[in-house]
Amino acid sequence: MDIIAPIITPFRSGKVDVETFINHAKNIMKKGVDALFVAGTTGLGPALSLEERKALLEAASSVTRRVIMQVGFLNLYDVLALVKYAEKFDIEAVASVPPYYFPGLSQRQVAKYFRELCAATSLPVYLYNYPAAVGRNVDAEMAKAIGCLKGVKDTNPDLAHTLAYKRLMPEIKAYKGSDSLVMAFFAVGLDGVIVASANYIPDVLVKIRDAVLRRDVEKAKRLQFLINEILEVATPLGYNSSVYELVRIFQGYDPGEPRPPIYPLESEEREKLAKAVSRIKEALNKL
Ligand code: FW2
Repeated sequence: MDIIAPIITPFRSGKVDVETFINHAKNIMKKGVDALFVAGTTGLGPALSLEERKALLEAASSVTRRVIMQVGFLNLYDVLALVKYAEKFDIEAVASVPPYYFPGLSQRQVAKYFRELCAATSLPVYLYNYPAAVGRNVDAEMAKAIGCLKGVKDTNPDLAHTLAYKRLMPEIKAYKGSDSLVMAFFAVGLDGVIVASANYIPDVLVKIRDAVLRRDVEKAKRLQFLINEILEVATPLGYNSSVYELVRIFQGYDPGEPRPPIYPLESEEREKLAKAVSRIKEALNKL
């Protein structure tokens, strides 16, 4: 069961800071992250240009071959250009959100999009299903009907929804993306988690996985609850922005800033987060 980081994209004065990205990737992989999900939601993928995503792909590939590259854009031409570029690297897979924003697409058109992606590459193609963000759900039945998907990253609190992919397509990889339920995803034997907290507390996720494998449910639960306490403070401040600050707090370095409209936290918000998290940090260190 893998711990996969939807890695943040560090910006400085509006530009992607590739060096910080590489250093961050190396650090979290040293601490137990198994693979990188690049240009996902936490990586602010939809806010990145084609050229920026190419640079991140190259940077991630210089750190590990275990890269899943999120290639969804609002137009197919950029998608295919990035997929073609990804072919140059020995990476694990490309993933895409379904076509988004436009509510008028038919199921046939959405399926056609994924089939075109599969036809364009010899790399495995994964579905990144995130209905709350994308406004469209590609459930297990539809994913199966598409016929060429090799994996799914399901971001959706409904565990049964994710298990259905595994039931209908036992051969594909199924990952889940909700920080508040990591222990449950390990307990039901999914292929792993792709969660933002892998950016700031990869070691805690490793401990949860170890505890679940040892069947130490109590310990897994105590660790999980501490993550959930972090989420309770961070979410109202803007979780995407807070992740940068949480990296600073837990990993002790400057990970750059997000890109507006994902605004960096303001100083009072940073103080509030740091204060609330210091007690949680102590409790995590004791476990
Ligand atoms: C990503 C993920 C994880 C998210 C989830 C929601 O790309 O950020 O879907 O943690 O914030 O895969």
